[in-house]
Amino acid sequence: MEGQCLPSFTLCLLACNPSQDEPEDLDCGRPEPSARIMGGSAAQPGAWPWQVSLHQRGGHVCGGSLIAPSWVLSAAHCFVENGTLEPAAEWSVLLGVHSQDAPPAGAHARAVAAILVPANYSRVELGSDLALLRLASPARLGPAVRPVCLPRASHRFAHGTACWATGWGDVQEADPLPLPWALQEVELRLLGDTACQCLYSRPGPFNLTFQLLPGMLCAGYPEGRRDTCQGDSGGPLVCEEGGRWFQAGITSFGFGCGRRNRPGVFTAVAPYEAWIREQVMGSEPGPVFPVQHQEPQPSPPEPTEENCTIALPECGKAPRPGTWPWEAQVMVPGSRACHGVLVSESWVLAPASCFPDHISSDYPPLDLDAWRVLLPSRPRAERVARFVPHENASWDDASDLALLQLRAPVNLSAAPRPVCLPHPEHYFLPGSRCRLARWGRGEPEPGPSALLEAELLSGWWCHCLYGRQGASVPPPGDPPHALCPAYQEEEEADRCWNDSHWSLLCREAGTWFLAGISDPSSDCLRPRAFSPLQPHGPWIGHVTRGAYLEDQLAWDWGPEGEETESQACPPPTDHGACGLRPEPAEMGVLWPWLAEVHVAGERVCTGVLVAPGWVLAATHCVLRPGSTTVPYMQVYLGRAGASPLPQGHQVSRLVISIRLPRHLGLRPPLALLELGSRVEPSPSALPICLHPGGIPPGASCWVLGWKDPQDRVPVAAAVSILTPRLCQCLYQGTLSPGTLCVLYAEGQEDRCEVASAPLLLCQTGGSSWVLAGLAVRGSRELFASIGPEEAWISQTVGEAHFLPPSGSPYWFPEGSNLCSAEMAGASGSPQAALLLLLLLLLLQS
Ligand code: 4AZ
Repeated sequence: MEGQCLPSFTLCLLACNPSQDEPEDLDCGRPEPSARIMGGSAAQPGAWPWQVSLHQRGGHVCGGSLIAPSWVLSAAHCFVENGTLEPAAEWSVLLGVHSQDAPPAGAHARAVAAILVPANYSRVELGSDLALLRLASPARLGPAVRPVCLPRASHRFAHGTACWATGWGDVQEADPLPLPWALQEVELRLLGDTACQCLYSRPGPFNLTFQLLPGMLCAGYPEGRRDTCQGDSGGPLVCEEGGRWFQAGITSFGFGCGRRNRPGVFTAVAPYEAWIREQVMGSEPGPVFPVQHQEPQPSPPEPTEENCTIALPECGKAPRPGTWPWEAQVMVPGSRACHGVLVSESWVLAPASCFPDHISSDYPPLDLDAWRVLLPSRPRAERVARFVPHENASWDDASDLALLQLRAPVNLSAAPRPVCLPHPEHYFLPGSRCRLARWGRGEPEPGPSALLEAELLSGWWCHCLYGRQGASVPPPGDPPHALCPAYQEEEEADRCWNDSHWSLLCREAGTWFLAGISDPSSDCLRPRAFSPLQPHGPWIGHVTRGAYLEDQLAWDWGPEGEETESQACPPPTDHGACGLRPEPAEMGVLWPWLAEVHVAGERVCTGVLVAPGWVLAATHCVLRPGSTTVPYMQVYLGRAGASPLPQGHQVSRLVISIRLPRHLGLRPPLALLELGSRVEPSPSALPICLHPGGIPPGASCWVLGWKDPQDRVPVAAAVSILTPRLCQCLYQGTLSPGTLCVLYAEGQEDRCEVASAPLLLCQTGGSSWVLAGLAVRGSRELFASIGPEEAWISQTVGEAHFLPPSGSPYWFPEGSNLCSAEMAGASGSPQAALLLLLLLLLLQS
């Protein structure tokens, strides 16, 4: 029948053309009546019939939109790699698809005959990110395959308009759309250019900002959470006007997906009307640019740079530390409450070890009916719908985590409110203020220790105190291996909270993050290392699809941020790290192994921490000659002088025994003081390293002591250590074996007072600090060396930090006749002899 429209568009076009000069346009932008994107949901099949999937080597890569039977609009960046356009033959276009797993009957594929990209396209951030694909044969139009309408160049979509983006992209950063790969849709609001630029001008992670250019448009929300993501690129952003869907944008890029203040950036389609028309010229039927009724649209006034709305985090706000609005207690019949945290409207994170009977898949399916979760300010306990333990929970303490889904989401308000979680590249700044909070079942003692305040130590310190040998320190942006908060030592050090879990909450710009979790089985190292939460962000995000993963909120990385990249740790000994010196000094302690030994309330000697429970000191200082009683002695560590440190990172211990090596006849120069309890390593109290073979070659050495015994401000004087032979010559064989002689750098002789017996320290090639000796009674130049007492120290102390022997120690060749007659005759002061000797050496060389 003539003029009668058949229910097919193609046929309709041919049969119903009123046959004037121009062929009638193809219909567009109308899906069949009825009929990821992040934060979206599965679309109805056929709801977006212009959506196509672009495949390369058998897999979905990008989205696109059908704009005419033989033309698909997409993004240039899908096809350009390293400045080169990929061959059209590698691509195919899937049309009429909803679930990529099971294409419906109307679905079909087309080969690509040509890919056209604007000549000025180079990189997404520079704009013109669009491409046209000419199909090798026209698409079969039908209910599930229809073109979208294109806006004319003059058209302005009003900002604030609710539009829709569609695609098969990731549902979160690095989290692919799960089976059955159903097309996702998300409602996004168009943002004005000023508002968008304002959001992108605020520095985000790694200080990145971005300049919006003409031809780009933004859609999304300042608070993030709903967005396009990787794999959605090239797909359409469509807005309904006058009963038709117009394509306002092409998914182009953004910073991450669904992040706060980082809306999606799209290629605006309207400005490219001329370019599109030019490319498709002569192709019939071509794309359709219907006249839009509302043209030109009056837009609401745009916010200016000053008054644009930046979204603040919705997580991590606490009225005062300690009243945590995210505190969740999980109650399982028959066991004590387990402390966890609320991470979203519907999910609670807690240690998996609270639920030992449920971690393993060997157990029968869970009966969650009796489980309850208590949240602050909620009248009734919440019920639990799902329990998801971390897959490594049963064997890896750093993954001792489980997620519990509430049956009904809770309304977020002042309380309950979720805690923020760090993105994988989150970098907690050294010096951040943190708190140790309840975690799991362990019952921390009531009182202030339940709310320990802490300051985050630098990554270098933490890594070198706990890290593996030779492993380089992760730079900011790489997940750290451990987080170390410095806090005051607990009152009763020997308990060291052995069976308590703790969580580490750190504050950034007034917002609290769950930064790490402690592992109760770890020993008593102080500060305790926390397993960082950063590496678990993707798992938590994947399971919850709504936990508040936040970028870093504070940006001043300082010099540490730049330096750590090249830093490595000195090799630790069998008993862990030793001789690390914070630089620049954190917590005010420059020499964490320098101890004050207060003897009988009458004098103070220097001592040096050689193991957690042992201090080495000069016998002559701690035991006065002739005295037969053992004096009362107290050891202080972590003091930078007589005045206490601001944070009170000091430790004091009673000396419970004094040990002396067996020496025939002579009074041994070194004494080991046994402490009443161990001093766990920390930046303010860390053992020194010892070297079995004397002083390694190339070492730089210092005499370390106090300027005066009253204020006890540590001072160091640079010295060179003379060879034993030279030393013996100078003192004409009067020295006991193992005595070291030093030569002070010019003007350094008088730096430390001698009565307290200063220490002789050396450092090789920027690595750990090594104790070489302790001053001999009354001398500035002579030191009793540690080397000969290695066996005694190792046996007495057990955990002394002896470094492995390296190279041959510093020694003069045998046979060189340095003890010449002139020298031997130059009696008088050793200094005079030394000068003479140096002169001789100079003349000989
Ligand atoms: C991408 O990589 C991509 N959130 C697409 C869109 C966005 C980010 C990345 C916007 O294809």
